[in-house]
Amino acid sequence: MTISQRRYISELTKDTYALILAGGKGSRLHELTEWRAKPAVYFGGIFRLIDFPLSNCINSGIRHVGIATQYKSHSLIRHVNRAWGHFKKELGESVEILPASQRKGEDWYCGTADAVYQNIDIIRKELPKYVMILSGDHVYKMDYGDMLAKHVETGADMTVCCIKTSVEEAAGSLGVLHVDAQNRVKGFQEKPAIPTEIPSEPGKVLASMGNYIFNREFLFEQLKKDSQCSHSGRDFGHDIIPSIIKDCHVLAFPFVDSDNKENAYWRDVGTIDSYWEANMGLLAPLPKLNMYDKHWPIMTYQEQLAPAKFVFNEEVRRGSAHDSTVANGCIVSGAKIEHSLLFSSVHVHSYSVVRDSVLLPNVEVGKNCQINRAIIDRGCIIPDNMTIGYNNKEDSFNGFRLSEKGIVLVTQEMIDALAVKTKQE
Ligand code: ADQ
Ligand code: ADP
Repeated sequence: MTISQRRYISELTKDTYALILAGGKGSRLHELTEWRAKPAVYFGGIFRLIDFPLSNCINSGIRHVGIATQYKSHSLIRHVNRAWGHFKKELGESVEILPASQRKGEDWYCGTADAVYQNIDIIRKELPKYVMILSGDHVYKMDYGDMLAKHVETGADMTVCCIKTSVEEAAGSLGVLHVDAQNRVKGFQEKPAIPTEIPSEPGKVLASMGNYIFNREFLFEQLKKDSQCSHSGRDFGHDIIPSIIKDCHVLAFPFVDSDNKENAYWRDVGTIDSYWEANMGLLAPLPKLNMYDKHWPIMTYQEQLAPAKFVFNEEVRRGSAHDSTVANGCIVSGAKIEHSLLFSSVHVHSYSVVRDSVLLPNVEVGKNCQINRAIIDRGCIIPDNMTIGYNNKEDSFNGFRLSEKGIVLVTQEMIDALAVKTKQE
């Protein structure tokens, strides 16, 4: 890329307001989203999901960002304030939380399009030429500047970011696009049961990532029209996109790796299994998602804590971790951690073994526990001698949640309920 092109892109990013949609329920993550919104779910040893789109905005040069929140937003708001609250309006940058507050009538945010519609006046005040709508709960590193440049160069009214994926992955869960040779969108199905394949690539579909760029006034016109339509669900995927593809210029922007033109890394960690798999993927010797990339840092909030400590116990000859990430504040004493992620302030006691698992902050694993293929929720205290993830029947009997692929999710409520049950027996 030439210097002038780069400058051209930085002009565009400066003229862009990004609105991150962070109000969804994320119910397929079960207890992980019982108390927190999906964008606030922990990921990758120190992050929350929302850190990914937010870091992408800042790294791309988009410095005006709004975050629309609704369900269970307490932990999300607290995290955003701590991690992203230092951006200063005076310096031409802002990360602002926009909670649903019945700003257009009696209703809370009724859908993704309504979440934007209720904030039109706030966006307008920033006077952006372009508005970028982003999902708050996907894991990927993307330079939004490339997409913006394509949007402007082609004179599109709206651009949809997309990725090639399998029919199985898209069926019932992703929006599917049909495009012409110029990547102009000619058809769109929102989460079809049987998606239409790419004609030249059987088994593959072009799926929407739920990230869009709009020219500002075009967006406002569509939202206004949609708000007057009595049968609309106020949703970008169901209502807005299908209503404009015939008469307007809607462009598809494939998100590919600039080196090999293959699909770039993108994960929608919507289920217990995909959440566990995406976390485990980070433990590969060379993971597809590089969290150590100084040129595209993922920023977050981390408490000031003492460094992780490993205490070798002579008796059991244990006290180490391998193929694992261990955050600050952790103490692994006389225990073995294999291929696992330990978030901050996790304490694992002697004789225990943790394998292929994700332990969220402040978990305490007692003595002589065996944990395998599990996700242990924040603050969980696992009593001594407990075995998790080795016997499906036993895990179900203990009241733990088992995923389709046999991953075990454990929360403190489940441990408390088990203690009551054991006492009664
Ligand atoms: P989904 O992700 O299933 O599909 P949705 O549940 O509407 O769509 O969530 C999109 C984003 O908006 C999420 O970040 C969510 O948190 C947020 N959101 C949902 N309801 C909200 C509300 N009332 N207020 C504020 N925020 C809200 C979308 C597209 C598909 C595409 C997938 C990719 O519709 O076409 O394939 O994203 O994951
Ligand atoms: P175990 O892990 O064997 O069940 P402990 O919980 O007492 O036993 O921890 C064992 C070791 O972990 C201690 O001997 C100490 O080295 C280290 N440790 C525990 N707590 C702390 C702490 N607050 N600061 C530093 N080291 C600690």
